[in-house]
Amino acid sequence: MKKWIKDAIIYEIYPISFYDSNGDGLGDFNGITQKIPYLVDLGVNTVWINPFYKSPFKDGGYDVTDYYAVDKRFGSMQDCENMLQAFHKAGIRVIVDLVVGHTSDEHMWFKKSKQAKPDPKYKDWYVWTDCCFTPADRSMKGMSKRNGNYIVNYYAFQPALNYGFNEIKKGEESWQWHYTDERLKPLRDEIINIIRFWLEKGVDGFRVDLANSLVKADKDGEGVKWFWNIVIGEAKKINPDCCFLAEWGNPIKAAECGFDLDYLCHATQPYNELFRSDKGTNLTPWLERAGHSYFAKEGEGSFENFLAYVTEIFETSQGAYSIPTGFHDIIRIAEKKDVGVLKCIFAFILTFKCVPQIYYGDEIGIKHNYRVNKDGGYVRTGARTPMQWDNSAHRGFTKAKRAYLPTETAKKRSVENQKEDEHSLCNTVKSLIKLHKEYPQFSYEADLTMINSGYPLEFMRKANGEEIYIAINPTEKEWEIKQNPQTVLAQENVERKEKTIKLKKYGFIVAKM
Ligand SMILES: [Ca+2]
Repeated sequence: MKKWIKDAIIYEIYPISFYDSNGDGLGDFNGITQKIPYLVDLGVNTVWINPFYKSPFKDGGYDVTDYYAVDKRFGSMQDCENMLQAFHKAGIRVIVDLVVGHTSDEHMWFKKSKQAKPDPKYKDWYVWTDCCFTPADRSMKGMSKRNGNYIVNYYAFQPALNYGFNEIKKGEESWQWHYTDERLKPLRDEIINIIRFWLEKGVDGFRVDLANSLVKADKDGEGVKWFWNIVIGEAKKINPDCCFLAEWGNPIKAAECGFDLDYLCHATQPYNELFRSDKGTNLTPWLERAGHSYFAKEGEGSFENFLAYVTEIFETSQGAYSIPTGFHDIIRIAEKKDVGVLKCIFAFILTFKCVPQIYYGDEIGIKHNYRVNKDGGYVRTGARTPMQWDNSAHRGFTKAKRAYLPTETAKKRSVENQKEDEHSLCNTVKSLIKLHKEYPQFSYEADLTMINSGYPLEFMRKANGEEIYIAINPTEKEWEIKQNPQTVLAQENVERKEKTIKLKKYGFIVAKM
């Protein structure tokens, strides 16, 4: 079966910040539903919606207390189902988050597991040492009446669910169980139930949080491979068309585990070298260690590591990968970049051999807001501020006096302001998406031939014997190229002379040969 996700143009929605339909200051399901016409007009065909399950939101909903319920801040289950139906009616597929590496410490399972006399059903659903004086990495001590410490994945309130260990420490066999241990099966069955529940509600796929780290001490990844092949295999028995998107940053490994797609993230250094190696563009200075991004006006970055990375995927793996403009865990892409560079980035992800992934608001160039911290986001909260629809208060996100999160401050950035200007970022993205869908040369499966991986970037995409030439200059320098393509499909900041193309500052061209 052909995987639809390989032809997806994914748009990520952070639901608290997309659109508030009832004036309480918080984005909600009905708000998303009301904005579907905007997404249809933009041209995306798949959305990924961040967690909306019942949660205390100490980590943006990545701390679930009930996988079978929606949080009331977003509306009712009926509202959620209406949203899913409306997306499908509009021809847009929906991916939802599967956050099963850990639960919130307020989840009923954990409450029953941490009792002095644990409920037998949930006793082993978390990773507990058998005595509170047993040393263990990343473990919380003295937090419960149960005699033991529990392992956490991230924050203190995120106890790891128990999927077993790959390498078991000598002397710790009583609590470090092998990942194939039959005693772990009830939890695995529960995860399959959660997947079944949401597939029956109509979702088309799952973005899997912490996909690579469920099994502990799993250096070679054999544990997660075993686990996901079972779980994804079961999901595909329920709906053969459903797809799984990994949060991993290793598409080759992810494909071996059964994932259909893996997105590059700040754990992927070749991705950082494309967009996020200049000071102030990534989450930590360490991630910016390359010093220069390839897509930056100075033109001092390198495309080579990224090219080697994806070439290995193309040559050795059935796996596919997507390139996100941004996501909820990282600094906004527009930070430290001119609109011209942003247009080049969109021209790249919408023509290169990849699945393009757009973070809401990046299509209008929303900047990072460093002054906010909510729901355990810390600096990440700055990338989660409301979508900017028009020029009214709160940029049209809410009619409430106070929005849950403030918008970014620039007055001029809104969908409305960019609508009339055909050269606006939003309209450029829209026309590139249209092109992407119109020509089979831009599908993931079409051939890629690199012409120049220095500056400017030049490559060819080929399908059905027809070639399309792409050249992108993400720098402020000028370049002259000896190429004479026949029909221009898109261009910006380009001067054509006889048999040559001059790519001016931030120039790009997409043309038939
Ligand atoms: Ca609301």
